[in-house]
Amino acid sequence: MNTQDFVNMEEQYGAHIYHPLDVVIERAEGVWVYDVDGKKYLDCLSAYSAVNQGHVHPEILKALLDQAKKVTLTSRAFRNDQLPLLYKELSEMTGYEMSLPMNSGAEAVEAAVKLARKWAYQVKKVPRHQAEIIVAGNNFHGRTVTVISFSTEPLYRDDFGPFTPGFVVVEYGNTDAIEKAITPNTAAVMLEPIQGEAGVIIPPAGYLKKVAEICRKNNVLLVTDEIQTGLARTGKLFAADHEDVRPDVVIVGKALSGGFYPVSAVLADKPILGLFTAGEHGSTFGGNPLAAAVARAALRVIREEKLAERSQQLGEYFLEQLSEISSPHVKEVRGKGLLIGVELKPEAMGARRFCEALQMKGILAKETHDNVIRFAPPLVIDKETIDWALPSIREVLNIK
Ligand code: IF1
Repeated sequence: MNTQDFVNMEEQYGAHIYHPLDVVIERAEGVWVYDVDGKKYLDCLSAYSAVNQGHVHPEILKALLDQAKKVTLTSRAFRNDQLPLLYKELSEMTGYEMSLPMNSGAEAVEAAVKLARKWAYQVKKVPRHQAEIIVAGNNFHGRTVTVISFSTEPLYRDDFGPFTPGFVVVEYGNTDAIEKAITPNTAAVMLEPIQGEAGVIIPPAGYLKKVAEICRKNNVLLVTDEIQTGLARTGKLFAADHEDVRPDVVIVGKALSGGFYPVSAVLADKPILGLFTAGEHGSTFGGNPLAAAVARAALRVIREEKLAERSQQLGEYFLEQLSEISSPHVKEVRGKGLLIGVELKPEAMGARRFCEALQMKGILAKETHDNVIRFAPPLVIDKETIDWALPSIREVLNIK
């Protein structure tokens, strides 16, 4: 079967929840992916930052295979020999005393919402079921009904109501808006340190630091969603580290798996995560030994290969080179580490056609929010590969 055969089959039998590029990938390694017609592409999306370590990283693959031959799922009715080690290694690496393992990012976000609410009722003494969580416009935190309840994107919300109450939406980047939105019932402020889906929106310098101060002053938890920005993507372990901010709760996912197996987690200290008692939350696969073994290896690779430093250095280089490209279509180039967005002018008629032109040149990138091309390659990319890609990117940014 060739590309078109696979495309036709997918269109016939699959729910059409995506509009993917017509590239059918059958193999991947490091920063490269290969399609069924034998073509090779540079992956500039990294599965939305779930493959920071590069595709099929041998060390994570070995951990997956070794564990899969032993035991994969015990349920949490019993214990296993991988989860305690993941807990300890996550704590040592991130500085948080405890963690709660889940599977998808949205599940971890849901767990964090429940945790913030529980903290509000048990610690802040907010009247039960009146807790409010402040979120930012243009946020993206997942696709469950509660999470889209606080989305501002009609595409993600329409036809999926009724919605979960208890969320207050304010303008991203505006600390006054947060201060004004806080009430005695506010449990938490939940933010992406950089808004990925919104188009790599970087808030004003000092924003997160000021939000943290406002939260502290008002006895409100600061919850950061680092599912996309975390685990070295922006040049630090967490994007919040760029402002020396230590949130009360941090949500991780994606690259915690190295792209091998869904695993996410909520990180916090004991006074917060210690509030959950047996039976209050759970998940069939949450904390399974296979996920734990994979996550341990994924974290080890991030440490041993110094992926945060790599992302910082190569991201600065990539951003500088992209910024020097003269193009009639580019409005702004912005980014942090290897999370970069090239925003196009409205008259460029959308980013999709540029992504399709990049595909023809062996580069896979994804448009986000219509007019931004996101460049987020695996953090194992090297300068030579960036230099290989730049002439093609320059050409594509100058198509008519
Ligand atoms: C899709 C977007 C990116 C996330 C942040 C939580 C989640 C995500 C900051 C939920 C997931 C993915 C989901 C995927 C496409 C992709 C995406 F375009 F949707 F928004 F990356 F920007 N917080 N993002 O980015 O994690 O439940 O998916 O594991 O839904 O189309 P998940």
